[in-house]
Amino acid sequence: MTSELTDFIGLQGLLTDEERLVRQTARDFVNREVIPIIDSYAQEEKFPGHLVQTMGSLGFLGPNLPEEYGCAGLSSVAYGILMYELERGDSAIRSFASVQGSLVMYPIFAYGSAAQKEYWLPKMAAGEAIGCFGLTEPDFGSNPGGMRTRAKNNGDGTWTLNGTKMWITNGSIADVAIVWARTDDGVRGFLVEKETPGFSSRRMKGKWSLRASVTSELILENVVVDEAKSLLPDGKGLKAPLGCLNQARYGIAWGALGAADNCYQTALEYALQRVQFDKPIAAFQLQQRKLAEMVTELTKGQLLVLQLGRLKDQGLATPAQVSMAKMNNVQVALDIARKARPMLGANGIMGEYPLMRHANNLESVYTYEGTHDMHLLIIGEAVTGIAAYR
Ligand code: TGC
Ligand code: FAD
Repeated sequence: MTSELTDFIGLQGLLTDEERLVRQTARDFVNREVIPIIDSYAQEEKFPGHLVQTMGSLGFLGPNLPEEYGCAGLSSVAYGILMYELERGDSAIRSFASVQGSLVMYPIFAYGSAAQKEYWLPKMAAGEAIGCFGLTEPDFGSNPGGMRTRAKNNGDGTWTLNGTKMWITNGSIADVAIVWARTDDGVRGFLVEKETPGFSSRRMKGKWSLRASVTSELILENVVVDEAKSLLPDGKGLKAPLGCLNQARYGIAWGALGAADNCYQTALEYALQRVQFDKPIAAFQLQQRKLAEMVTELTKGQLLVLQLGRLKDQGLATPAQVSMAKMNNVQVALDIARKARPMLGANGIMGEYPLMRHANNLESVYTYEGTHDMHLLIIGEAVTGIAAYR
């Protein structure tokens, strides 16, 4: 396994010392703790839960949130490069970290009360509590504004929630779910702890993608929650959950390239070693073309997210720019994984090599956090001023 990032154009020279240190720490973690075990966990459809506390102790959970909550206070670029390295191991590991950091800790930080932040953020940063984010429903995926999950204000300091959420990462291992529900006052977010009566989860087995990630259905049947503990006071309307998606989509735009990097390096090393017709297959023009196209697209994707990260750190990144990066980089990663797989011939289908695992994982990444189509339409709206998705 090559020990360095694919860096054709001097990306590392554009990183700060802190960003390089984060990258190396994450890379060492992935080489030591993820790569040796991930194939068997994925084959057995198991999540490597034993890594959660280590990830917490290394500062990988909510890493761009402030230190006062036990987080690392990193730049957006450092956060992105961390996602890149985690997804080089497996999209399931990056998914876990994305959901915990961007979809659970971030909304608690951005929309929660002081007491909610003090209670949840340090535990979540340490990996001592796990969260999940329930927006999608069986009948409302790309169009979450149609959600049917309902929260009723009982007028006595409690709310009652009813509904079903589907495809929820970390759902059945979570200590707390952020459930987005329709109220008389628009969409609101609620923290629902796993033991709350009427709340249950069911793991969705049988995926051919993200097999090392837990995906679940959440069921809420007359779940009564305390307003002070549960309702996120400052997140009002659909823009509240959509605002969290900007954070997570940004991380995915970096992360997908990590999977692509792993596929590219695997194909390159194999092509240099595998001899057919008395030459390494890397000596044949057809194989070189694939490698040259892969490294070119990977490099363009790296520059896109680096610029986006710098904009984000200045508070200037727009949702449509995030959509462009998520859409482009996931497509690039999927193309690289698909191009790399046949370069290994029959070996390319084996779990000993990461290619089919990454390619299959990236099918989910292509769909979640806004499908490729939805991001095209968000960009289309940004450039024309016309929303073509409704
Ligand atoms: P629309 O009327 O356009 O917007 C409603 C309000 O929200 C604002 N807004 C945003 N705010 C912040 N960030 C964004 N990205 C935003 N997009 C829209 C908008 O300005 C408006 O604000 P206001 O003040 O006027 O109320 O809403 P719409 O219903 O027409 O839908 C817009 C659309 C289609 C872009 C949106 O619904 C969408 O993005 N759909 C895709 C759904 C999606 O991405 N779901 C992801 C679920 S979570 C997940 O997949 C986790 S995977 C986890 C893992 O394992 O990594
Ligand atoms: P649909 O919205 O039904 O779309 C089906 C097809 O129609 C897609 O190709 C789509 O692009 C296309 N389409 C839809 N609308 C339009 C339009 N207006 N114009 C053109 N084409 C359109 N959700 C969460 O809330 N939390 C999670 O943690 C989470 N984790 C996930 C984990 C995995 C492994 C997966 C696969 C999904 C997860 N999701 C999660 C759900 C994910 O966000 C949705 O699957 C996604 O938003 C798409 O919704 P859908 O599957 O219902 O597809």
